[in-house]
Amino acid sequence: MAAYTILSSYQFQPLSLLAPSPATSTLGRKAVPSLCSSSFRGLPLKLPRYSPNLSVSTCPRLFTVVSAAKKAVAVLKGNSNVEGVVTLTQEDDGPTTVNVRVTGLTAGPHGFHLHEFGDTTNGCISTGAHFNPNGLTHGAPDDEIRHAGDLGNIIANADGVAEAIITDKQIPLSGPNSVVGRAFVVHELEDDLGKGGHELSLTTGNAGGRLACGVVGLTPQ
Ligand SMILES: [Cu+2]
Ligand SMILES: [Zn+2]
Repeated sequence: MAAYTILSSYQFQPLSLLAPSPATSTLGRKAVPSLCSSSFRGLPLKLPRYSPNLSVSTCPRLFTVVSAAKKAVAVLKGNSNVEGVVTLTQEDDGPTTVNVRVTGLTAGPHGFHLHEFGDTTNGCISTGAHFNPNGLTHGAPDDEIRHAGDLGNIIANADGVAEAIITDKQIPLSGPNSVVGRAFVVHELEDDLGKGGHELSLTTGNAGGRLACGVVGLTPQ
């Protein structure tokens, strides 16, 4: 949020450059704290040399932008006909709402997770394991013991289309556990939510192969 605030403030600064008054300039110079002069050290080089009031306009007005919803998107693709789009929205520090639409599936449930890495160098395999910042075992979205990335199953209809709206508190779009830069994966099989008794139940939910995946990236507010 801080980075966004600074950038937003900066974007509006050129307006004040158009007609800076000498009086503002004098006041501004006195008021500029060390933060201002160090934050945008490179900026004056891009501006006209004849402007005498640069120090006023290069000081970002911090904390002036009211926080807004954070939004992100992931476009899912793989080696099959399965593809989809996942959008994520988070208001302040509230839960993240995930809107899912995946097509090309076989009818029925398919495991749907956030995996640790946004690396698709080697296809969906290189997205790693389920995002698991707390070091827990695999579970259902409602379980206390679960991976943060455990979002359960999405269910495809007879046309192979799965649509879902998921609300979850463990997949924020900012902070230390941010999922931006990680990847969604949709699986071949149903996620048994850790309760299938299979040797993979407590790590992957025994959800089988990875049909499609997509890296979460921020989108405009
Ligand atoms: Cu998965
Ligand atoms: Zn898991």
